[in-house]
Amino acid sequence: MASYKMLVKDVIKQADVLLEIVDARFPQETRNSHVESDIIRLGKPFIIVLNKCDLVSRKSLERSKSSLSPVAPAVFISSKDRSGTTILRHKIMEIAAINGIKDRDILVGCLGYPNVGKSSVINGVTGRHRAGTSAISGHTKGVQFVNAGSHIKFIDTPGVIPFDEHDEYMQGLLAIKDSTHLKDTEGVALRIIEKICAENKEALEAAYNITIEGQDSYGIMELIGMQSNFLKKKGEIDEMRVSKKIIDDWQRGALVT
Ligand SMILES: Nc1nc2c(ncn2[C@@H]2O[C@H](COP(=O)(O)OP(=O)(O)OP(=O)(O)O)[C@@H](O)[C@H]2O)c(=O)[nH]1
Ligand SMILES: [Mg+2]
Repeated sequence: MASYKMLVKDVIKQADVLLEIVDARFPQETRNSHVESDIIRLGKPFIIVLNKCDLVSRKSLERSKSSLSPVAPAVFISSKDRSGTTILRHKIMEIAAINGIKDRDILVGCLGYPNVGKSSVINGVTGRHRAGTSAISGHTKGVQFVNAGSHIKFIDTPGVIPFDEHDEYMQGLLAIKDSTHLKDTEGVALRIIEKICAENKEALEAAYNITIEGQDSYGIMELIGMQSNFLKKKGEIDEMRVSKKIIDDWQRGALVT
């Protein structure tokens, strides 16, 4: 934890502009107040980058944008579809110019939780696969410098976990642990259901071909179980199997919010 804090401070000190990369499906949960207050304390400009916006409805994106704009400029990008990457590049250059950086490389520090797509965002803006990425979290080891051309140089960082390591919900959401490694598989699946239901119930209905009519999250899990035919011998739903399916679907990006 201590070394994580030092790494973050060091990157903030070195960088001209910081990108706080968050997952567009749950921007508030993947913002980090310690990181943001360090950036503000050290007087550096920052952009909140909502990555994976291909997994989010237009409605949710607009909602996120209005809630984040008082904090910092927010840019939506999908590294996967390469959308928003030019806007991000321009925003970085604009902010650097406002801060008087000219005739030299702009050093851009990327910070964020594991697996949110820090390295992918860098590759998206660079237009090449320069930073290593992986579906398994903890891929980037140590700080790496990536030249993006047009006087932009990125600092890629490992996503070290500053939240409670026992928070299984976050570990499930961020795909830090897959469904076979979570202890409270059902609890995590129920919270994912609650989350999608609160934001985009229709997406859940479409993904599992169900109709939600006021059921609670457990009732919805039962519907999904019945629809998927995940039943035990006596006809009750196989909660573990359904829970694993929901977590797997979330982690592979098959459920939108
Ligand atoms: N759907 C979708 N998936 C993405 C996007 N960006 C990244 N991913 C996926 O998210 C996973 C993590 O991406 P990385 O770029 O390695 O994430 P990271 O934050 O650098 O991860 P660590 O270095 O392990 O902390 C990979 O499976 C990527 O394919 C995106 O815009 N959309
Ligand atoms: Mg990485």
